[in-house]
Amino acid sequence: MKSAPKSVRLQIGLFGRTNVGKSSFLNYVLGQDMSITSSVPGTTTDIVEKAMEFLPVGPVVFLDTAGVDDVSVLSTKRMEKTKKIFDRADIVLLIAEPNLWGEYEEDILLQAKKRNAPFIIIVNKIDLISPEHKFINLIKKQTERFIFCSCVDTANREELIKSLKEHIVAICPRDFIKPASIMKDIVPPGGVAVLIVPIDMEAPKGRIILPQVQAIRSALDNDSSAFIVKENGYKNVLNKLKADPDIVICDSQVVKKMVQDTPVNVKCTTFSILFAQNKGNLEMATASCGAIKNLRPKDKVLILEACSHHPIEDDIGRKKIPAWLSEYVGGDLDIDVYAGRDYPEDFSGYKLVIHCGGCMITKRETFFRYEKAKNAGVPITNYGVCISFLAGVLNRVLAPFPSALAAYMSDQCRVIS
Ligand SMILES: Nc1nc2c(ncn2[C@@H]2O[C@H](COP(=O)(O)OP(=O)(O)OP(=O)(O)O)[C@@H](O)[C@H]2O)c(=O)[nH]1
Ligand SMILES: [Mg+2]
Repeated sequence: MKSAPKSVRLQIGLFGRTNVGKSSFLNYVLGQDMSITSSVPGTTTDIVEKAMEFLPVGPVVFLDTAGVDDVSVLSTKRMEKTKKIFDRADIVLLIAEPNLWGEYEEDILLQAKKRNAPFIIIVNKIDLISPEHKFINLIKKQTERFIFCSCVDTANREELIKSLKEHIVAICPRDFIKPASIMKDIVPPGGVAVLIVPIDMEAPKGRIILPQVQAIRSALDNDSSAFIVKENGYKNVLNKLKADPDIVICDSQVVKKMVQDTPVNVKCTTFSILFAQNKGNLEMATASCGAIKNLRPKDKVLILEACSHHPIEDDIGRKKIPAWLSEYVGGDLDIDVYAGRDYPEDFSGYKLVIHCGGCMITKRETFFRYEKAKNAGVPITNYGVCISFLAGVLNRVLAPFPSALAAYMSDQCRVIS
């Protein structure tokens, strides 16, 4: 893979009223016509995404949205999409016109502040409208991070981009500049990790999936090594190694077999658990396992899958997990499955949410999905934790992460009492 996956890119959202020049600003920065522009308000309807290397910031995705004051027939649907971009944006660019400041601009800043997203104000169209003193002072009061510009000003384009980059670098989340190492705490420098990677129908053609690639890269970054093996070759690799590996990591779907084949003194986990730990939601996912125990036939369960791959016959989210859950519960559940960036506005009414590992979405976006469940009072877990729980091996695969294991144990005690 030559280009960075979207899930590790800095997400920069462009927000503002219709017709202020959000799409023009994006095109101006990119130096190409990416997003359609016109003098008709409401030109951008769906989210326009543009990934690029924005050096020295690094890999970014610009997200152009529909105007927040859109009043067309489809405005509600558009606003829902824009709202989701607020959950996704690591940085908010508020595009405004000179001397026009009101409830829409205030609300964009409020949405950014509510989510702890840093923002930059771009005052566009200064070739057409001259900003009044009062307006300039108002902008300065909001933030020191602002730019006054015009998208028809080709002479100053380089200067403007430089200043935009400086602002972005200054407010960029630490996580983006120095991401937490995935393998750091579980395999020491010089150590050995064994990665069990099933090559099944769901494996992409000629490649392996993103979490596996990222785990290999992280092992190398930590000066450790990784042995990659399919589940049927695992025992052979263990026999060939002169010493026990420091960690064994497998795909959740083969977790039961992996645990059976792993000596009790060897630490083991799943990719799903490792990445939930890295994304910061493992404790919440394990503390929700009691909700699986409490499920009864016909209960409503929401399954959320962040990527929108075409489901195969034996799909994990649509077929396997529902079947394993029904078997455990002793009857069919009422399961809704949502894929991609689409999910219900309201989570209440569900007894449990089960999210995929979220390797295709950012930490921030995953966080807000977990928050949504939390705010609705609905327990949320993930595919890998749920599968390991149903396989009866969750304590074992949580052992490398003591606080998540403790969260799981205390939840189980609560369920028993
Ligand atoms: N003179 C001038 N015209 C601009 C400038 N920026 C945008 N425009 C024009 O303003 C109109 C609206 O621009 P868009 O980029 O489509 O605005 P938008 O905010 O994306 O609008 P929606 O997609 O409808 O929400 C277009 O006709 C642009 O050519 C600018 O800095 N100066
Ligand atoms: Mg537009």
